[in-house]
Amino acid sequence: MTDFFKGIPQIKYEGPTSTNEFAFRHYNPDEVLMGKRMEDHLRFAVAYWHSFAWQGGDPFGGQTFERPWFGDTMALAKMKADVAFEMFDILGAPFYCFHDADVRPEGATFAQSKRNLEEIVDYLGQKQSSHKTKLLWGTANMFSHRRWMSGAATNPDPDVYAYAAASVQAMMDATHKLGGANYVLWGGREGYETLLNTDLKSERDHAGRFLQQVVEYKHKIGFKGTILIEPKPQEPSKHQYDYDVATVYGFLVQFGLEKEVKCNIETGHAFLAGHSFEHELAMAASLGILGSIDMNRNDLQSGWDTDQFPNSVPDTAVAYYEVLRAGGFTSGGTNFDAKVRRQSLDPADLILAHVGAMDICARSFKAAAALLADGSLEQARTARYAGWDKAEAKALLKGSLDAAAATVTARGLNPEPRSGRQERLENLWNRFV
Ligand code: XUL
Ligand code: CO
Repeated sequence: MTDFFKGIPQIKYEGPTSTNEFAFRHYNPDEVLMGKRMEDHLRFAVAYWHSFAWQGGDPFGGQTFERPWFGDTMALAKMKADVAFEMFDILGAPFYCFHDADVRPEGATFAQSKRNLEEIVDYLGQKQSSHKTKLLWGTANMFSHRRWMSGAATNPDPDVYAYAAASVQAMMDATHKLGGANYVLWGGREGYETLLNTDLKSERDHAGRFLQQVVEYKHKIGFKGTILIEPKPQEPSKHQYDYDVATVYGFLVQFGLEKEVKCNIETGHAFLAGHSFEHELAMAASLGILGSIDMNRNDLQSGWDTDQFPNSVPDTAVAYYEVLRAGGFTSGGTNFDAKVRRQSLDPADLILAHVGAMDICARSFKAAAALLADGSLEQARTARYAGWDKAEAKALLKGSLDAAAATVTARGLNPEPRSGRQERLENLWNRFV
């Protein structure tokens, strides 16, 4: 036991009227909704990088946090893991997620980095066997170190492609060993800074081949988790190839991977792409590639990907409505890709940020589940498209433009527009949130 969270109790559900800061008001893991425990619906995960590796820097200033595990030794990496699992226990978090670089010190050579990773993975494995928290997903950090500055799989230098392949292989092995439910690829540097020095075709071809190799390796080692691409339009690169869900789908189809790979969709990334979070979720669901979510929010004034904890029930409820409409999570879950602000120095800030976010998600999820159970919204949606159930409508899709034109003449069609009822549906929504 470390004493980092000394004096902080295990967080329990106390109900909406509780005034205890260290309690859940809405997240009751054992409450059954739609035939499933809330914990099993929401599948919350803590992001190792934000809570334990990030030092509090921003573009104008460096480290603000002083954590006893900061430093580059294996002993400190183990202390970090001890504290992480203490936090998972306090929260009752069922899952966590990490990058290779979050958990192990970088070695002088690739082989040393890999040995460090393997040693820590064994340590994390021991922790997992004596705690309830499991791995939602693992990923390789191929964006922080200077070797990745011009990309990983899309780097003009083939040696970097090789290094990226070796890094992903090592992290897929680690994820597999720890029983991870998914493996994520986020390509922060897979894009360009300027088209003046970029061979777009070759970079995208290399990214496609790389992803095929990842899928081939998954099958070779018998990893049963889902491979997930996390779309983001830009930041850090000026343009990233995995711009949004629809772009990723086109990319997957181009490389024959649309049945193999799904998306990990992040709130702030959707916003940067000019979409709402629910748009990205609905798009992924409609394409059959909704995998998992990175839950957070951006500061809408700064325009940056600020990775704040979610704080709005109406916004979060529409997102979970799309997840529920799609049938809920299978291997995916709700990863808090969110960090406390750099002024939030106290250990309690870390805990309470997650407590608040888990409560926001639980309230939102309950609202979404109630609206889905009510059925009015889905009935209205179905009614709007009911014309397509008729035989003559189905014939339109089977036939040609000629046949459609003949129908217009033969039936004397002169369609009368019908209300889209948006405000009425918004009023309906507002009865539930
Ligand atoms: C960056 C981001 C990453 C990925 C994992 O914006 O979201 O933390 O989730 O690499
Ligand atoms: Co993310």
